[in-house]
Amino acid sequence: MLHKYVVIFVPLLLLQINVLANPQITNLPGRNTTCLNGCWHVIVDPYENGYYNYRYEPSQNGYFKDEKAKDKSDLVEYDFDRSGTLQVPGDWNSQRENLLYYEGTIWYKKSFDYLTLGKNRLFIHFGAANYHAIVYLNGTKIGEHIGGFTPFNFEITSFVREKNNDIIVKVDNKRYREAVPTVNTDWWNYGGITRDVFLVETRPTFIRDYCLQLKKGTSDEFEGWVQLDGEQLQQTVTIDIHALKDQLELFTNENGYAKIAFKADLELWEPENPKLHEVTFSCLTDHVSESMGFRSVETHNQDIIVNGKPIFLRGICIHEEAPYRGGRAYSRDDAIQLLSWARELGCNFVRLAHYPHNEYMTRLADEWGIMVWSEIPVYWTILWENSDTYHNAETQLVENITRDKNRASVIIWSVANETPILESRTKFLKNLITKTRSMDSTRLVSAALERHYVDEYTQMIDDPLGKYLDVIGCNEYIGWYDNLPAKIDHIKWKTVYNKPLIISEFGAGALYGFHGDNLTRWSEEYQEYLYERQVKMLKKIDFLRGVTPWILMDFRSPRRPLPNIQDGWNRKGLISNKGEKKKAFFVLQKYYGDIMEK
Ligand code: GCB
Repeated sequence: MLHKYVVIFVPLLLLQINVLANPQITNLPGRNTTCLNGCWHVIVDPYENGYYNYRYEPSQNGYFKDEKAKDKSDLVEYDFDRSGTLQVPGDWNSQRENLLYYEGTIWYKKSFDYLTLGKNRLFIHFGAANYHAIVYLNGTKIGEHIGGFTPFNFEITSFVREKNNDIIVKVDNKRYREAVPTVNTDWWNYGGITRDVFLVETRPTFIRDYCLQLKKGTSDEFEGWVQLDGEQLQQTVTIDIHALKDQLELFTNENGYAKIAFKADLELWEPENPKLHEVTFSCLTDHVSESMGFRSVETHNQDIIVNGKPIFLRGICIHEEAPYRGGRAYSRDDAIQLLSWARELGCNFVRLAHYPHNEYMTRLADEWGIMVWSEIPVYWTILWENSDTYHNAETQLVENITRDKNRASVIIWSVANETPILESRTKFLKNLITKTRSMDSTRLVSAALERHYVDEYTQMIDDPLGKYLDVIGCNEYIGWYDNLPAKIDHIKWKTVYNKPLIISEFGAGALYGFHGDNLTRWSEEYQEYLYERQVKMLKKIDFLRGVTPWILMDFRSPRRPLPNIQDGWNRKGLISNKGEKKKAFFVLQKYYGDIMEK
């Protein structure tokens, strides 16, 4: 009994702690920040010796105390400053060969001075750390966060000193059955502080967050809200959209909140003309600016409609994996490389699988007019009946929407990928959908579902979750996991939903440079042939409104051990991890080129 209690208790504790993070400060590029990226000292701690004592109780005197031996007799068994370093941002697995498979704790330390805070406030902001981060400043715990792909920040105003501050972060990427994602995925569990770290200095009362977008179904009615943080919560807030003559004034309530609603004729954001407007929010004590685009998106029967025009989403799936260098992608340069390839393919849409990608991606997508499907790692079979698992998933969803709600490029929030048809799953996802809509009434909601055969050649889409979605996503691997490519020619598609369909995955593995005939697994020719058959089939699905094949580039996965072919990589990329284009790339490029010409 006791054993069972312990096993259940520890993970539950881990899952409930997100509440300790302060509300997210958004639009970091628009703030007064100091970057803490670079070399951080690290201690690899597989037994969590720096956290637990020998009775396996949290220690009062762990590594976060950053002790130094004071004299020659003193016993201190660690020393950050004499330990090695890792680059932040960056996963640890790809930085040291002996950490490639490491799953556990690594302690990070960075020192900094902060001389001129005055009456202002200071926060530490992490773009992401996978998976569980506990943050200490000068020996005091300031907060913790669960979830590997969303930002979090803590206020450190009352802990920071002018000189010699030490930030210590315990990052643990162990997998848990009850976590999100769960233990079983088809991607590498890259650990570490994987995104930028910034100090954010704000005025005592500042504009923490805001939302501004077109009201659903309109092209000139704007709505949103603004949220102040601090003591002077009731203030006049001015919104200045530089393209408009008049400014808008609002008055925030006792909670620092005000709703926005106004009419204006503004040039819209369109994929072919991604117009961004400079918008400034100001109040007596603060101001913040951001480039924002405005567009409408809705569905009508089986159509997806952007700014009043039906569109077809020419997409591709992307993992957050760095081209050439390998490991997690984390920079604007990485985003430029990945989205340049998508553009070269002829894409106007990307599916950022299977978790929120770094913010450079969605910001660049805004600039380049690439529409985005944004997803949380509710992947395969998580624990549908566990309320902490639900809380964890919902928190990641909220953090993702909070970060990216002002990105015009994001048109779809996806709540899940390839989940089993169970009552408990449908209830879980329905709750996530309700939460999504309560935070954002304008974007479309989707999920990547599965399909099944109703006879030898007929594919049916009837997952009960479809009822709650705006757009049906469907993954299929006909010709790869399901028969050989020749079968694709005979397939017919049916749906019970009068809604648009996106084929959110199809694909085949191919090793770049490996050749054979079109029935030779792993050859470029097999993959090319499968893409040709798939394209032919897709053209015949009359309710199809978008495609995101699997996947832009090969990516690391421990599920893929086949020697000399996979060697730890999922080879379904159209481009190898070294940037070499496989033959199928050009099949998809031609398909998209033909659609554009029509
Ligand atoms: C899928 C998953 C994706 C996998 C892919 C594959 O259905 O959604 O995460 O990587 O298949 O390659 O098998």
